[in-house]
Amino acid sequence: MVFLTYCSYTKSQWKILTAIIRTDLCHVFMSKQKLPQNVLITYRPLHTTCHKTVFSKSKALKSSTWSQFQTFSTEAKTNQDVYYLDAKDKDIYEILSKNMSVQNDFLTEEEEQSLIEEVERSMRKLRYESSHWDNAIHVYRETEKMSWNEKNSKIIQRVREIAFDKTISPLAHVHVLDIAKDGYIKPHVDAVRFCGDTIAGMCLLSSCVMRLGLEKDSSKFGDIYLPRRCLYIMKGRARYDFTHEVLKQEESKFKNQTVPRDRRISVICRNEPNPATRAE
Ligand SMILES: O=C(O)CCC(=O)C(=O)O
Repeated sequence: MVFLTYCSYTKSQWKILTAIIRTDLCHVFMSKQKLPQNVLITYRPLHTTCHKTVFSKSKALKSSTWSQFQTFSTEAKTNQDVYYLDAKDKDIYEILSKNMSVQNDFLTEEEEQSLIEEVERSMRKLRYESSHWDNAIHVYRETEKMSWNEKNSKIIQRVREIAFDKTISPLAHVHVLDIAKDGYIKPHVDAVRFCGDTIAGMCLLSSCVMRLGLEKDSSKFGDIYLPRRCLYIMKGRARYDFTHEVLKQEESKFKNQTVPRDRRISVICRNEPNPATRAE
């Protein structure tokens, strides 16, 4: 199953659609060379909760329509050029390209602003701490939010629908982490007791580089470019076998290019732990 974001520049209100394409032909879409036949598309307009389904034949969709789809797959990618991933080791590249996905411009500027306003209200009394209780996070403040205004609830719902397997419930609280410009997150693996196999984070205010290092051999790692307003989904082996960290300002480089760091807020949805791992 492939998730796509369709951007329409027409005057219609359907500005951004999240589409779920049920087909194995994802690489055909990506290369845009040939239109797939008989594709079942379920899509949801941004500001509604209802899904619509269309069954299309290739002739019904012009190639220009398909070219407006930005691919976003939560499944294995066969394509060797995953633009947001940089890993020298071939096996690491393979694992991370299958288990870590990034959707650029998941949020519109307006949605980003709406989330910022609400989380800032929730954190207004919190001061930046220099170090986290387990020493993983530096110069930060954080909170957990259960309730959101109507507009932001829809965004959270959109993340949960895209990121989580329907059989596992999302955690009711959403983690909001605000790190200052000189803040950073050291390598760690999220506790398996408290959250499940998928971590989905929206990045507000600043782009950054997230490094995923093999827990058993930290010399093997991959860097992930997380642009402002993106959504990342870390799951399976990327979540369990790799540490993740957010690089500090001085080290914030992706493919040798500096990624300027500023204050960054992440809004992170997680799912329930698997009962088998909860017991560990
Ligand atoms: O800020 C992020 O996107 C990741 C946060 C993180 O590493 C954590 O909360 O465990």
